Amino acid sequence: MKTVFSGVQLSHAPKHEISDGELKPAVEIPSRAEMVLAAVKQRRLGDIFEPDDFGMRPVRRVHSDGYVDFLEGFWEKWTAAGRQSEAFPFVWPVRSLRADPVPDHIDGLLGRYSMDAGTPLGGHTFAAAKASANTAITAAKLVMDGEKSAFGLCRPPGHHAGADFFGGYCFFNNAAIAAQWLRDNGLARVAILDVDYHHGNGTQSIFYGRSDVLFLSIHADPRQEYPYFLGHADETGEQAGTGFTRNWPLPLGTDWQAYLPALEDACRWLLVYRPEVLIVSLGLDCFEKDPISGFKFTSEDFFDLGRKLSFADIPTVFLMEGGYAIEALGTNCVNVLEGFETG
Ligand code: OKP
Ligand code: ZN
Repeated sequence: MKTVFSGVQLSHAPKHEISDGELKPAVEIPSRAEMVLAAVKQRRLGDIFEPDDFGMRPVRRVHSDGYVDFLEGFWEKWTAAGRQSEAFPFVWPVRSLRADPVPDHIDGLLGRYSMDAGTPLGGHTFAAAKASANTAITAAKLVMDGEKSAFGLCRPPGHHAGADFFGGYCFFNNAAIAAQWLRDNGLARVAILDVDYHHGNGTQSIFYGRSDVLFLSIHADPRQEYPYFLGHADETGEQAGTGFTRNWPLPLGTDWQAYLPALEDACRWLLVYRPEVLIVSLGLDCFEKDPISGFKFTSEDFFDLGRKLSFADIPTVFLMEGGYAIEALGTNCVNVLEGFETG
């Protein structure tokens, strides 16, 4: 399987995150991608390619102009306001407050275009997020051009980012951008299966009213886990998209055996929908030793996950999302990809 990766993605290097009422060491850090890249090389998964530059058009097909312009101009505004460290939002236009007009002040903009205070922004965040989106599109293009599968080693991740907000360590929604790019380049039906431990709220929200992109997500129950406010089983789409979103919230402590029925259910929906391409939002944070998650996958189980996904026999783009057990991340990720290839 071919891998796509850009070193520019390493330039987003947050130091801290707000978590558990403290400023803690960031977990979504460059070494995550480095560990996966090392495993891809060491286990000879296949050749590694730099992404092509698709420009900002495919990004703007998914994200609002206001949001893209905000991210692009953020560091200039931030430093012009006299700040030098990484940024966190702290005020949001919740119920009874107005999202429009969009504020001028950078602190207002940070709140208007975000969903949480756990996602640091720095001087290289925009460049890294752009490279991550290009990585996703390049992997999608490989599959559209005839590869049976491809791996986009994306970082920062994307699935929490909505049309006009960042959060959950995500800035541009790589999977959504790749799916939209495939649609814009002639494919009629694309499916996204999100196996990250956390619900892919951004991806779901982007396609909630549409039937041309099926969104399936298996994740920790939002009653107990981030992102808390989306990912329940009764969310199945709206209007033209009714029935084209499916969620499998599972309890904390779920192991591979308990996960399997949900995955098999999701695979049945894939077979019914018959997408021309499947995009897998590949989080590795269902791992038992993940520092911020509560499922119980072993490293071996990730082989079985890849194997299961291959049964659908659909051209498949894997895009990396979360996974924070740094030491095991490369092993777990390549286990999925090898499991898929060996079927
Ligand atoms: C991103 B992805 C833990 C704070 C967790 C957000 C988690 C984002 C996960 N104390 N904050 O889906 O892996
Ligand atoms: Zn996650």
